[in-house]
Parts: sequence; C-alpha cells; structure tokens
Amino acid sequence: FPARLNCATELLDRRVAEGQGDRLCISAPGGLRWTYADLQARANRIANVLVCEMGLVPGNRVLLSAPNNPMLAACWFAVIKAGGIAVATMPLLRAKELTAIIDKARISHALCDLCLAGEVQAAQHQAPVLQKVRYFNHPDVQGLEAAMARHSDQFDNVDTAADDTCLLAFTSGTTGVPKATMHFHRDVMAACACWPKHVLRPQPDDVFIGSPPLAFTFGLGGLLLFPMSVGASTALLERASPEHLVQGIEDHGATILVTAPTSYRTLAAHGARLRASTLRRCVSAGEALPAATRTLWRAATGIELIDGIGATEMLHIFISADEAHARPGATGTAIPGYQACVLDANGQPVPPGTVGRLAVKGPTGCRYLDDPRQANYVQNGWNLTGDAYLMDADGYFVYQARTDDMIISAGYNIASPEVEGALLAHPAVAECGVIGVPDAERGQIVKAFVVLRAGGGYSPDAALVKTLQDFVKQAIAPYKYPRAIQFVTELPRTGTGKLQRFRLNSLQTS
Ligand code: 3SK
Repeated sequence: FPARLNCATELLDRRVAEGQGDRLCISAPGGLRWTYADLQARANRIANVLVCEMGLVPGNRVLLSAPNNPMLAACWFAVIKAGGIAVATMPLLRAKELTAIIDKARISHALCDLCLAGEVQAAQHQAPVLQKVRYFNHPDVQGLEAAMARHSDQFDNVDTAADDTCLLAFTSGTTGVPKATMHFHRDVMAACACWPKHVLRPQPDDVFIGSPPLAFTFGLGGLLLFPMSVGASTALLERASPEHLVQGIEDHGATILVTAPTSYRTLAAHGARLRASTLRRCVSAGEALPAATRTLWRAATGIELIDGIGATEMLHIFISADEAHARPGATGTAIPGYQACVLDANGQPVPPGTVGRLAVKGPTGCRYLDDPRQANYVQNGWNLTGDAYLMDADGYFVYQARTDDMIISAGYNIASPEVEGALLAHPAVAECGVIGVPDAERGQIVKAFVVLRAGGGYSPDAALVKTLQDFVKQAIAPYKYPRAIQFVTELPRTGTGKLQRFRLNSLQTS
C-alpha cells in the first residue's frame, strides 16, 4: 500500500469517483436503500459536524455505539474521513463497561444511537474525558441529523498515513478482561485483500446479511467493508434473531449470510424457506464449527458452510476454506498473506498431527493499546492465539479447544468442544457447554450444561441424562462422555456470541 492511505477514500470515495455512486450500498428494514453516493454524502456531512461543531482533530478517538444500522456505517466512515479513530462498542454494553473503554482508549468524542443514550450518558458522568457527544436517529434539533443539515455534503478526507491507527477494537475475550487492539488504515485494506479475495470471492451483485455487530470486527468486515470492497451491498439488521434473518434474506434478496455456528443450528429449522430463497453462500465464524452443525446445515439447505477462524487481534479471518475445499472437522488452511503454525509449550513448532497452541502472522496484527499482555501474546511478530489446534499433513488446521478448555480426567486429555460437538448431534440438544469440574477420583470429570431444544417434547430428567451419555459414548471415545449433565435455560455468552465456559461453573447446582 502507498505510504499515504485513507481507507475511507479507497472503500467509499473511489467507487463514487469511478462512476459507481448509484450502486446500492446499504439497505435496511422499512425500505431504506442508500447508494454509495448517498452513504458518501452522509459521511461527509457527519465529518463536517465532527470537525466544525465538535472540534475533532486527527487522532481523536470517537465512540460509536449503535445497533447495526445505516447511520452507524455513515458515522464510521465520517470518523475515518476526518482522521479520527473509530471505537465501536457492542450495543449491549452497560455504562460500567463503556466507562472502562472510554477511560482506556481516552475517548473524547461520541456518536451514538439515541436508543443507547441512557447507558452512554451514565458512562459520560463517570468518564469526564468524554467531552462531545451527539446522538443520531434523533428527531429533534439537538440530534446529529439536524446538525448534518447545516453542513455541506462535500469533505476533503484527511491525508492519513497508511500506518496511522484508524480503529480500536476491544476484545471481550473469554476470560472477562478486555484488551484494545489497534488497527491501521492499511490493515483495513489488507483484510479486504486477503480472506474475501481468496476465499469468499464476492461479486458486485451479491447482497450480504448477517448477525455479528459492526462493533465486532467479524461484523465490520463481513457486513460492511468486504461488500463495499467489491461494490456489493449489505442489508443491515438491528435485530438478527433467526426469524429476523430469514425474513431479511427474503426481503433483501440476500445471497451471502454471515453468522456464527449457534445461529446456523437454529436457522436450520427454516431450511425449506431458505432453500427457496436467494441465499447461496454461508460464512461461519466467531466460534468453532462442530462437524454436526456443518452436516445439519447442508442437509437443511443444500449449502456447504465456509468456516473460518479470525481474531479481533488480527482484524479478521486468517484460516479458512471455501466450499470446494471444506473438510468436515477442519477449519481450513492459512489464507494467502498469512502464516499459521502450531507451537509446543516452549514456543517450538510441533510436527503435523500434534496438538499445540496456534500462532499466526500476517499483515493485520497485532498491537494492543498500552497493555502489558503484548509481550505474552505477541512474540517475534507471531500472535499467540488462545486456541489449541493441530495441523494435518495437508496443512489443514483442526480445532481442539481453547488452550484453557482442555479437561484432564483420569489422565485423559479431553477437549470441551469435542464433547459439545457430540452432544449437539442429538436432536434434544439445542446448545451446550462443557467444562471440567473437580472430582476426588479422576481429578476432573466432564460436566455438560445443556439447553434443550424447545418444542421437542424432551423432559430434563434422569432418563434423558442416561440417553445423552450413551449417545456420546457411541459418538466419541467413551472416556470423554459427560459424567454429569445439568439442564439450563441458557448459556453464558459474550456480546459477540462466544460461549464463556469460565462462567459455567457459577451455574452449578451440584
Ligand atoms: O473467529 C472470530 O472470532 C473472529 C474474530 C474477529 C474477526 C473475525 C472473526 C471471524
């Protein structure tokens, strides 16, 4: 990439300048349809508000807080155009969590959806560094829309360097202590030039839809940047339950679905409607894809899932396989531009077939903002992920567990996700999480927390426990079966939908 680069210029303004301004860029429920020129005009007006009314100077950090909607996308581009640093946060965050983010990232400005004003205002009281806040989707004169009307729809983007930071992404992590990862303008362009170009290969007439929040880099790339990088369009849904997704696919003629394994399992019940829809490609990431879910989805819809693993630290996906190269149980191979390997406890590469810690190197990561954990997680340019993988002889990476999700029971190493995958193949199981719990005899035993499929007529009783245990023993090595099963109504998940196994302990009733 050239030394001077502004990713908003590349993804938005260049397309308009090249005569594609009238292509559809963003649609939303209620019939909203913005072309690339519409999005550009709005982003330019907001950039003028930021600079002329809110005193933004390049390098200022701007909190963006909203459900997935078109104004959030316009604000994101406005911040980048003005040389600011976008810090998008999960819409479900509470004031306490927002305060920690505002303090950590020294956030001075905010553009937020009016529907989240309560939490943002409460956070502002706790974090005086946040000086200037404007709300959008706001009907009166105080709102961002009224301010936009006072300004031009023209804006000269700030001439940023390729390695100026343009976004900070917070990781909720599975351990509960968030870290901020810094990404540059060139990282955004590199992410667009890697996984989408080599694996997804979207076309300009594709219509993307999905569930991950734009505040999660999985959603930012998969539902905004990647469609725009090829002149395609995206349908942004504020609510993305399975029912909303199915309806959205039909209403917007969506062709590419981006969501997580948990969502695919529930969506499979709508297989007949989806088979009759425009949907053609389905991306699964955000958590490990159990082989049973891949099979279930294929049977329900006829579509092979495109699996991938990414990380907020790396901005987006770095191991994946397209439909033609998918291998059940394997995530895929390192995508062009990235290197991946599996390391032992001393940081040495292990031979194919051996389980170890996944390390990845590539053009998009990884730098933490002011965090002593940098030295633990980034060594010699390699990002040490928290995932245990093995690489087979063909370079396919097979997920085993989070490095902290290995259960050691009577000397056996048991990966929680493997037991979860076996349980999920039973029709009674809608969701499950598996951990090791202390046991006098075996050190630890495998315990499963199971959410039963609604309307399936299953009773959470001892007979069902026995049935599920026998089922797992048939599916995988019998020593891995869950010696304890507890039925629960829901599982603890992060804002991005990842299962938080470390919180399962607190659900224990015995
Ligand atoms: O796999 C993930 O969790 C992920 C994280 C950040 C960005 C993209 C992805 C797929």
